[in-house]
Formats: sequence, structure tokens, C-alpha cells
Amino acid sequence: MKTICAATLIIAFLAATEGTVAFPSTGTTSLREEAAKKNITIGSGAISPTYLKDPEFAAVLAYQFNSLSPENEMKWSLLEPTPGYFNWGTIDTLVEFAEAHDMVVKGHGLISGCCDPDYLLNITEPTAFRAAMTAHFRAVMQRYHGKVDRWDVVTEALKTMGGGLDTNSTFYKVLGPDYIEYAFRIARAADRDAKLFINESLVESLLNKRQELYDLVSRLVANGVPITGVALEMHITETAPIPGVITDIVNSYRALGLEVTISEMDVHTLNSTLQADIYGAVIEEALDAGITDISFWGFTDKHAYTWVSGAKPLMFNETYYPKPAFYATHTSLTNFVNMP
Ligand SMILES: *[C@@H]1O[C@H](CO)[C@@H](O)[C@H](O)[C@H]1NC(C)=O
Ligand SMILES: *[C@@H]1O[C@H](CO)[C@@H](O)[C@H](O)[C@H]1NC(C)=O
Ligand SMILES: *[C@@H]1O[C@H](CO)[C@@H](O)[C@H](O)[C@H]1NC(C)=O
Ligand SMILES: *[C@@H]1O[C@H](CO)[C@@H](O)[C@H](O)[C@H]1NC(C)=O
Ligand SMILES: *[C@@H]1O[C@H](CO)[C@@H](O)[C@H](O)[C@H]1NC(C)=O
Ligand SMILES: CC(=O)N[C@H]1CO[C@H](CO)[C@@H](O)[C@@H]1O
Repeated sequence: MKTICAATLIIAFLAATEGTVAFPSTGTTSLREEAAKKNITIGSGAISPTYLKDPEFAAVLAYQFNSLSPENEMKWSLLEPTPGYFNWGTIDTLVEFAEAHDMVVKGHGLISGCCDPDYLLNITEPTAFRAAMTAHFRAVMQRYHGKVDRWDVVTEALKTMGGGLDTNSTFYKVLGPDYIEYAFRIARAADRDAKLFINESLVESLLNKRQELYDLVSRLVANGVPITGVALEMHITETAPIPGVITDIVNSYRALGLEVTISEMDVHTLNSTLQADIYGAVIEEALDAGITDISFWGFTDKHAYTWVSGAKPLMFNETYYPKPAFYATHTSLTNFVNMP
């Protein structure tokens, strides 16, 4: 591990409108510079447009990452709180920032575990419900066609600890298990080009849930459902996935013709050495397994979400200094050699 050059600041030249901003140097190349050499997408999720008003946040985001995705702003009730009225401004802010800094944008929240507006909850007739989905997906995906290159279409379809589909989902209640298939078909009709993922938690640590997701996704593939792949959320506490598991997951979906990505990695432990070890090991195995799209659930502990009291799950601290987890990630990325 490299030592942190604590006192050094570097000056970044952002888009003309943003001027110059000083932020702590890592003493290394950036993650995105290393990623670009190897054609890897390295992103930060959980980007609320309001965070961009902090110049240091914006500078570190643009300097380190080549992809971003919103926090909650694309979830249904936040984006379309009343039928036909859209809060485009929040997402436009993110898209414009990404364009100014040569970053791609990942969309998420078309269907999520929260945030279904009352007017949707009120629709109980399947045909009308599917029409509402179609109108919402079409409006959102067509507006950002060519700007959002990939979407998490369905998130957390399975029960958290496994044991079948989450039957408490609004979508499940009205449409039954086929809602997943409808969602992908509607999304594909709305955007012919974007990659479409199913986003799921804990499959790298729960063997039964891993099998359930595989069974679900292989049925989708067998039915000709337009799905590009599986996004592993990868929220980790103290225990890293057993070595080899990420590789097995990637290989199993590759055999179905699908991609695997990491969509919201973070590591919730108070032990920063253990945290760095986990970041390093997961990124190393993921890259070696052929994963080319890795996003974290944010990058600075200033805006971290955690369920472990006192844990600081991200790669930079509250004042944007790199932590051991940054160096471990950087090292894994630097050491990675693309397969011929
Ligand atoms: C880079 O990756 C993208 C998407 O994974 C792929 O379409 C493209 O062919 C790759 N380019 C190179 C030069 O390998
Ligand atoms: C939902 O239905 C309830 C009961 O019919 C009604 O009072 C309410 O206004 C409806 N909400 C919306 C947002 O349509
Ligand atoms: C079921 O969903 C509703 C609203 O979507 C939520 O308020 C409730 O807590 C959920 N119940 C369970 C058992 O998850
Ligand atoms: C922190 O994690 C490291 C690496 O696993 C371990 O060697 C060390 O004992 C841990 N420290 C504490 C205080 O648990
Ligand atoms: C962030 O790390 C730097 C360098 O180690 C340290 O000086 C600073 O106090 C840290 N910030 C916080 C809020 O802990
Ligand atoms: C990237 C993405 O879609 N993440 C979502 C995964 O699912 C959970 C639960 O619905 C959401 O909170 C995340 O935003």
C-alpha cells in the first residue's frame, strides 16, 4: 500500500463554467485513467444532483470516474410524482455534468423497491397497469436515449434473504411474476440501444439466492426476454465473497450470453485495513473474471449510507482524502491485464 501524500493538493481544470478547484492528491494516476487503458467502466452511483454544487465533490467525481448514476432521483415517485409531470431538471443536471466531463450515465429506478406513487398504487387492473408502465418507461427512456447507455430495469425482485420473489412488490401484486418479463420488454421497446440489467443484492454471499436468480434469469433468456445481464449490487459488511464465487457467477451468465456488472459496491466495516483488503480482492477477481463495468455506491463518506453504526463504507473520506480502500482498488486496476 502506498502512503498518502496528505498535504498535497492538486488543481483540476474543470469545464470552463466551473473554474478551477483544489482537492487532495492521491499521489497516483486516477482510477479513470487506469480504467481507460483497459476499457473498463468505473463509476460512482448515488450521485444526487445537489451534491454537484460542492465544487470539491464535483471535481473528484469527474477526475476519478468515467460513469455516474443517480441516487433516488430516477425512482418513479421522484421523477414522475403526478401523471405526466416529470422532474426532468434533476436528471438533466446529471446528464449535462456527465457530458461536460466525458462520462457515461447509468439509469436506475425504473422499477425499485420503493417509491411507487399513489396514482400507480391505485391501478389494480393489469392492462391499465401495463399501460402506465409503458407510458412511464417510454417517456423516461426516450428522453435520455443515447445519453443513458444502460439501465437497471428491475431491482431486488427476490426477497432479501432469498426464498422466492418479493411478493409484496406493487408490480408483483398486480401483474404476478410476469412483471419482470413485461418490464424488460417494455424497456426494450422504449430504447432499442441501451443495455438492460436486473439488479440484485447478496447473491454473491447467499448460495440459495444465487441459484434463484440464476433460475429466474435463465427462464427470461429461454423466453426470449431482452435482458443484457445481471448487476451485482455488492453491498458488503465484514465478509468478502468466497474467492472464486464472482468468477463462477460471471461464467454461469456468460454461458447464457449475458454480462455481469457490479452496480453499487461499498464495504461497511469499521476496520479500514479489512475494508481495503475487501475492495482490492473483489475488484481484482471481478476484473480477472471479465467484468468490465464496476460502480460504487458513492465515493465519499461525506454522503455515505450505512446500516453499520460508525462504518465509513467508501473510498474517500469526508474531506475527499483517499483511504486505503482507494489504493487497494487502484492497485487492482493497475495490475489487471486484459485477456487477449
Ligand atoms: C470496450 O468495451 C466496449 C463495451 O464493453 C466494447 O463494445 C468495445 O468493443 C471495447 N473496445 C475495445 C477497444 O476493446
Ligand atoms: C387513490 O385512490 C384513493 C381511493 O379511491 C383516492 O382517494 C386517491 O385520491 C387516489 N390517489 C391518487 C393519487 O390517484
Ligand atoms: C409491503 O409494501 C408496502 C408498500 O410498498 C410497505 O409499506 C410494507 O412495509 C411492505 N411490507 C413488507 C412486509 O415488506
Ligand atoms: C482489521 O483487519 C485486519 C485484516 O483483516 C486484521 O488483521 C486486523 O486484526 C483487524 N483489526 C481489528 C482491530 O480487528
Ligand atoms: C481525511 O483524511 C485526511 C488525511 O488523512 C485527514 O487529515 C482528515 O482529517 C480526514 N478527514 C476527516 C473528516 O476525517
Ligand atoms: C443501481 C440500482 O438500481 N440500485 C437499486 C437496487 O435496488 C435497491 C432496492 O430497490 C435500490 O435502493 C437501489 O437504488
